[in-house]
Amino acid sequence: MATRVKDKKAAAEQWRVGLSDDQLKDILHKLKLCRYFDERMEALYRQGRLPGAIYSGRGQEGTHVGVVYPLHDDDSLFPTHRDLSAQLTKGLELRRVMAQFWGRIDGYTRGRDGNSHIGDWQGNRTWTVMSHLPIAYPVACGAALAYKRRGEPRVAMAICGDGATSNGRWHEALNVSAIFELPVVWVVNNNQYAYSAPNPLEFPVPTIAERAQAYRMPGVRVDGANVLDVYQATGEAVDRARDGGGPTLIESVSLRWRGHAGHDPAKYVPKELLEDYMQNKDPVKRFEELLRSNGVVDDTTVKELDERIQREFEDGYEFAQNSPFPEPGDVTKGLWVEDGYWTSEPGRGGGTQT
Ligand SMILES: Cc1ncc(C[n+]2csc(CCOP(=O)(O)OP(=O)(O)O)c2C)c(N)n1
Repeated sequence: MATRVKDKKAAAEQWRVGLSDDQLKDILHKLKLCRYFDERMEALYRQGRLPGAIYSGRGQEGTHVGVVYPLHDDDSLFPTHRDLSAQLTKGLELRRVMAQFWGRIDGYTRGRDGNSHIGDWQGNRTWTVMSHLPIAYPVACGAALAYKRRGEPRVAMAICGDGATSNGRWHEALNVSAIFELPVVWVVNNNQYAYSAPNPLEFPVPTIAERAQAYRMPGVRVDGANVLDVYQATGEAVDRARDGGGPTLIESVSLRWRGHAGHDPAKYVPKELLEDYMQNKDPVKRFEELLRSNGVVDDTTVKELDERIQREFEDGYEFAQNSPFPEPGDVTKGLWVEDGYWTSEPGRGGGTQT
């Protein structure tokens, strides 16, 4: 009898896929922070108060947070231009990200780049975003090969969009990783469009996940609107890679609410499709409702969380505005590794501390 009661309780708790209340609340914090950051940065951009470009990931937070959450601190992330939410989940500091956007010395590139080309390899193992799609894939292959050869129990994860899977480098990376059974997880963040080209014009098969068969690795397709599904599928892939089982391809499907960048109104996405996703498949709203219905959060805790996120953003904004611009004379610093420019802490007042 006691076992039956226990079994019933375990079954009722299955929805939480082994995560504690604190972890579930942490995931909600990350999802909401990413959404809030995306919305506020867009507003600042449209007001002409944020220079440069913005690459929204709105509507894709379930993928970004869900794939990164199973990684350990020492595992590495090789993101693409769209993945700021994934990078924040891996541990990039919001205030330094914001200093980056305003071209300040405390940004991750010390004022050399104005937006998404960010990474913090020494700090939290996020490789700097590179423009050439999907160049992060072969680099992740190299990292995974190094982990394997050194016998380190570490995993590399690379992310790219659906459009990038048409590039030869994507196929080379999958092929090599399968031949050498590398500890790597390949993530495709499928928003159903590569700029304006819909999936059926990008590849002849119905799904990206099934392409994994050609490389004899598991291919898993998950609903990007359900962060716990993404987390669970990716968690299994990460464990498999760490245990020597080789690579997995994860295809997480969602629909981005915004176009390629701030300048793109994305008129090519049918209105009804977009409305359906915004109303019925919002990963942030869905997860909040799940936690509410299971009594993990309530009105008070959600209000406190929203206020905390607002404070975090304001703090980041202040920090960025107060951070100095780099000294123009420092532009040649860091060209050679020997000068220690990138390994030192950002120097206040022009990067003089090298
Ligand atoms: C090799 C290469 N070709 C073209 C581009 C220009 N480009 C930047 S983003 C982008 C769209 C990529 O679509 P997708 O891979 O689906 O990612 P999404 O932007 O939708 O997240 C293109 C064509 C590039 N950066 N690199």
